[in-house]
Amino acid sequence: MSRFTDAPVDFLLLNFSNYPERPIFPYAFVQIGAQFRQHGLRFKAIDFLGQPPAKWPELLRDALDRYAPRCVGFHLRQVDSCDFRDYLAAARNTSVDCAAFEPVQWTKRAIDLVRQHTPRTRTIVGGIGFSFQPIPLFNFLQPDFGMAGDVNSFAARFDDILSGRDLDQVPNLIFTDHSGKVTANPRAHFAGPDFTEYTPKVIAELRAFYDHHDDPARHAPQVAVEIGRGCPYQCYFCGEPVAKGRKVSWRSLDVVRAELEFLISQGVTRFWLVCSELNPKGDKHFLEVARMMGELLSLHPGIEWSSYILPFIEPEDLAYLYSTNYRLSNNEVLSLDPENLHAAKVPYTVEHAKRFMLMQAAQAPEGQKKKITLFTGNTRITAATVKRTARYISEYRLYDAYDHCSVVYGSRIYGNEKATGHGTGRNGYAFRDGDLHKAKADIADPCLPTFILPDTVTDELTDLEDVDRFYKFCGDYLFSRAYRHARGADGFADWCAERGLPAPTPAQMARIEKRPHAAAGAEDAQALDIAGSEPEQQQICREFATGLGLDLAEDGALPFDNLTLYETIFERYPGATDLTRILDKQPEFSASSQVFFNWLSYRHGLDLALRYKPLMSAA
Ligand code: B12
Ligand code: SF4
Repeated sequence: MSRFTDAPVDFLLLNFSNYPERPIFPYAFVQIGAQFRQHGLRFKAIDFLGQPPAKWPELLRDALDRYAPRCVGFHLRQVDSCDFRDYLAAARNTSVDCAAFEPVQWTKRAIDLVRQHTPRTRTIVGGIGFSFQPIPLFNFLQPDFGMAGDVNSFAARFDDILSGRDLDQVPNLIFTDHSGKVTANPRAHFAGPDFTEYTPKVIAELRAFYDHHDDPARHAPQVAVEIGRGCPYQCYFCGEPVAKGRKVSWRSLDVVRAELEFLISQGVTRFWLVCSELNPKGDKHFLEVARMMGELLSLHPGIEWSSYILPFIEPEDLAYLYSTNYRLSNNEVLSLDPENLHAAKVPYTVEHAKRFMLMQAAQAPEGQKKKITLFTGNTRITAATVKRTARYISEYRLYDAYDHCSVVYGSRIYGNEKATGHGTGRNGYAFRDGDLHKAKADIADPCLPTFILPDTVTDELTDLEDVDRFYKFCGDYLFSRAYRHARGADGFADWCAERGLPAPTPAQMARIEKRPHAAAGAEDAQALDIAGSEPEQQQICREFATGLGLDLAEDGALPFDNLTLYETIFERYPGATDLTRILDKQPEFSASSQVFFNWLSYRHGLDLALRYKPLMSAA
């Protein structure tokens, strides 16, 4: 076969790890390309997102013939979706996208294909997904080289590496030595580039990528620009300090500004300013960044930006960020349990988290649904975490600040948790052959999405579906006001029928339906929805409230939130595990009171609370 080498390059970089659920033009293409240009080396990058595996041999053959690279690199940005809930959904067959996303296996297959076609071409793997667990991945993928961490030393020593010279002198390099032993050189972390990285050619490639994989009419591409590297903390679930270093180094803002101005001149309007966190504690650099973005905004109205932020930020600083068209993006607050935050080694306190959540709700753009995500299913929770979190949320009326709360559970593990002192937990699960299987957390297979779930929850519930329902319950009924939308009047009759409870009469249904609190989006969360203004209703309220031992307000309203309702019921009926047990103890209830009790139980999730009582009882 004739070799068609119209555009030979030194280094060809391929990506088989783009997550189809959220396609992005890999910033590594930009950064690595820029490093190679600095060293006068020719570079080409190709993303295989959306290419069917059956076409890979032909596409790879074409690329290798066309670019005749001296070395082929593989960018492993992430090893999977890293979210347990995706794999539970995939196991239920409700989502196939993440089940079909196998970047590690795909990269392995691509390395083998490259080797088959051009056996003498060297291969190397790198990327943050690789850098979290480099040795197991190196052993599995078997490239010629691996690079754990920044690319700098690879680009700087490219010729030496390809000719096998002084390999042990190249920071971050992993290779197999003459005796067949895998050697990982000491790690070094490099500051971000002191030169601009984007060129018109790169922007054309970026545009072509988004034109093909996204709908640019829906939203303009969000373009990554690095502002800093490294994180001084060590949250148990995060590998960034290992991959990017524990020392924070900020890239010169003059360079960043030049980069942004160039991108704006090319029509880019949305930016992701890349760093581990925008505001590592004690460092007010982010205000400089915001000032720069504010100045750019005044010159170029309409631009906007995002960057990850930690919850310790002053309200006025957050307001300032928002004034520069900052779009909030944060890694979820874990919980509002001091013990949990400490055990998980996150750098913020409950006070920070609480204040941040309040600010986030207050400053969220007008007219948008207020949503929050909490990581209260982290594996460092104790039996008391959910209750403590719910207690704070109730105390500060945070539940009323959010229309929706999604609770993340399970931690992606990488097999080195024991070694790093992070502990393992008993409940490991790996996704294999379309299903979740029990897995040992300390010997995680680097190729399989592997997670551990919190012992306190899994021990109590055992069934994964129930774990999922439990966290949905927390999000809907304890941490937000989503319950108001979750259980509307229309589902009430069916709910009663499923439980063999007396059906509401049409007159009772009509009353429930016309009650103002039943309306979606009702604002008064203090009063439980069962309260009402009509004398007859108040009479019913009083009757069952007295029966249940609930304190009523002057106007007949029940002036507290779901948590307080549950606690009151738990205390009064310590043995009750379902609603019938409570009703049995209320023989004096009128039929109407029974229906209202059922409505209250349905609407406010009392049936669920009783089911999950053991998980909410610890102080
Ligand atoms: C910003 C960000 C996002 C933004 C991206 C916005 C944008 N327009 O680019 C958003 C929010 C969209 C996002 C989405 C996702 N992200 Co993200 N993201 C990040 C973050 C903070 C920065 C990413 C980045 O651009 N870094 C800069 C690049 C250039 O760094 P790099 O890839 O490491 O590359 C350097 C070196 O590794 C090396 N290198 C890279 N490749 C290669 C190859 C070779 C051969 C060599 C020699 C060297 C080399 O050179 C580069 C320069 O030094 C990182 C954490 C971090 N600090 O990096 C998480 C991170 C990468 N994301 C992560 C995840 C899980 C995701 C999602 C899968 C989440 C999800 N379920 O949707 C998606 C995937 C999106 C996709 N299609 O790929 C995880 C990956 C964890 C893992 N072990 O796999 C990380 C590490 C966060 C974390 N702490 O867990 N993300
Ligand atoms: S502060 Fe952020 S980047 Fe740093 S270790 Fe924790 S989660 Fe990771």
